[in-house]
Amino acid sequence: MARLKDLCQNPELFSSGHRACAGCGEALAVRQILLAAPQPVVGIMPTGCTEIFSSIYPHAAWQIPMIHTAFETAASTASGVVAAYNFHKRQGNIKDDVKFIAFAGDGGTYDIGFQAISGALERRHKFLYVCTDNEGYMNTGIQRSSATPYGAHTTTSPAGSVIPGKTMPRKDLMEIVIAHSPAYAAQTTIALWNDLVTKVGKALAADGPSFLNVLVPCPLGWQHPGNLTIEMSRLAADTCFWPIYEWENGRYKVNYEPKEKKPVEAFMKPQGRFSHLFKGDAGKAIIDEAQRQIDAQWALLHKRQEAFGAA
Ligand SMILES: Cc1ncc(C[n+]2csc(CCOP(=O)(O)OP(=O)(O)O)c2C)c(N)n1
Repeated sequence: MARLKDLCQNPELFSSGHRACAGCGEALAVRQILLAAPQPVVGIMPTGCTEIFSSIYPHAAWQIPMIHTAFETAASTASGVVAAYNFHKRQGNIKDDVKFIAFAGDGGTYDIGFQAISGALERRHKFLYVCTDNEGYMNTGIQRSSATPYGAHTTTSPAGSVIPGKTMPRKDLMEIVIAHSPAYAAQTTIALWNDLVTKVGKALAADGPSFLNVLVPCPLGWQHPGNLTIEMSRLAADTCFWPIYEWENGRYKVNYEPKEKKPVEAFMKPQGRFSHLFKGDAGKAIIDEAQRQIDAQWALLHKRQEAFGAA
């Protein structure tokens, strides 16, 4: 269990003055992760909001070495850098125990960088891949990704007379990652900072590839006031819209059981991307279906925990 008092003693490696929107969840995730990561760390980052707001030439918010790479290549770049590091370590050219973290959005992870992640996991390169999941291609104008939830309005799943927002459920990326038997995989979100920093520690200590899927509310794309970012993150966990769990050595563990599992409306209602669902009966049916999907996933996760959990 991490203590805020201790974390605050660590150097800020993601400095203030970057150009993220007010209330950006992605910036908070990067800051929390770098506060928790044992140094030295080398970062790898494809394009996406984080790259845009943190590294506009000639400024950079990163106080660690950071490699900027093409959209689909975070995991393949990390693989190459880790292989080069291992070679130089064996040659005795590098003495430090360096950690490597790739940061990419859900577009860069669930969709366009997907093949590279699968390859890196299968080859077992030792690095941490962090997906900062804001459930859409936010940097280029709020297009839907395969992480966008059912019923959400985006500019490429526009709610109107033809479709009521996105008509497909989110891709279950965690299960796909777990199918590769990584050294560690976990899902978390920024409101549960203690859970997040604990998982960063475990992921970086793991002997092989590790993966963190971090839900990061986006005031612009989700259309909620910036001061509600942490509240949205907490509601995602409390409604079980975003289950907080980990997978390690073949075992599932649910790390956060809400005292009272809230209905998904509590998460959806404050967000403009779901506002069309709160007008009329058609919207009610979609909310009910979203709730059904959440309940089914939550029950399945508990079954997996029972079947493949700690004794
Ligand atoms: C091969 C390629 N296709 C498309 C783009 C344009 N592009 C840059 S960032 C981006 C969206 C990034 O979305 P995501 O990875 O979810 O990160 P976010 O901006 O939401 O943080 C797109 C489509 C690109 N740079 N390269």
